[in-house]
Amino acid sequence: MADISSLNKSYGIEGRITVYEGAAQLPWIRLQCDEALVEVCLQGAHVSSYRPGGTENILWVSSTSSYQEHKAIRGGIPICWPWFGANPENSERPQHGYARNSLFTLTSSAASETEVQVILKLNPDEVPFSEWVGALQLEVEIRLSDQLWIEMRTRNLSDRPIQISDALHSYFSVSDVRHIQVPELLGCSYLDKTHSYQRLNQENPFGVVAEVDRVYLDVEKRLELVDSKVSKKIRIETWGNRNLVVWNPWIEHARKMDDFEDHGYLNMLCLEPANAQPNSVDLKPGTLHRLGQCIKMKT
Ligand code: TA6
Repeated sequence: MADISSLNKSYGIEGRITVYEGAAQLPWIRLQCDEALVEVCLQGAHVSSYRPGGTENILWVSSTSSYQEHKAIRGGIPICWPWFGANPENSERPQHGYARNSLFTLTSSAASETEVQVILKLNPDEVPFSEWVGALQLEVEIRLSDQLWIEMRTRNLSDRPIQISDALHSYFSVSDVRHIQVPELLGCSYLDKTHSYQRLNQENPFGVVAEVDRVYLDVEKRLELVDSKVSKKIRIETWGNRNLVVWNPWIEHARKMDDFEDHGYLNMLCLEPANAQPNSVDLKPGTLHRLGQCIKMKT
């Protein structure tokens, strides 16, 4: 396990970037920029909180989430990689890949007056599945300023083409999911997982009144999550994604997940920039694929 004090010596920056032992005795990083705060677990390079004003977390985390080695936190921004959803070749493999359950290495930190930045890397040789050993390099860069910027970069280190799918599985906190809007979804087509991935069109304004599990196919790269009940707007800018996955488990599925508080579905919505099957990414040898998002509270 990483040595916290040596990580702080190498990468800590007083009052800006702090490495500490957090939940599950895992190494965590706290980023501070003015009053904004972000917490990242080195397991999964997992952003668990983003507090633009230093208090309210605009990301949702289940109060019954487990915090343990090799299990992703239920909430925040889990990284799905090098596959999204079920593994296309082997359904025994963990859903959403192995990056979110793996320990990343902190490799770089920097702070300016207006921004702090860290880079975390997944060791390409410490991989639970032999065919992936040494094949792909995953690097995650996180920047905090008056917004949260996060980019995952995949490089194909091998001499063969490799297909991946990926997502930033972002859980946003909302006052009541039945009263939110995502205006940019209107008119988009999507694959509806709750109806055997049938292709449908968003003919009316998007709303949540039951389970939603959709892969939107042609969404704009600038979105807004509008929580009009509390006059909150979150602007989300994405890149490197051909899909936006939208998920709310609703009551039945929420109840079935032991790390998802029973009524938590009312206070969350996942908006996930992704490249989900069938929009996987074909990486030629030596090439780089970037997937990212920038989240900003609109005041
Ligand atoms: O992103 C939507 C989804 O693929 C849903 O189908 C649901 O499985 C969700 O991810 C959560 O997956 P997880 O493995 O984190 O429980």
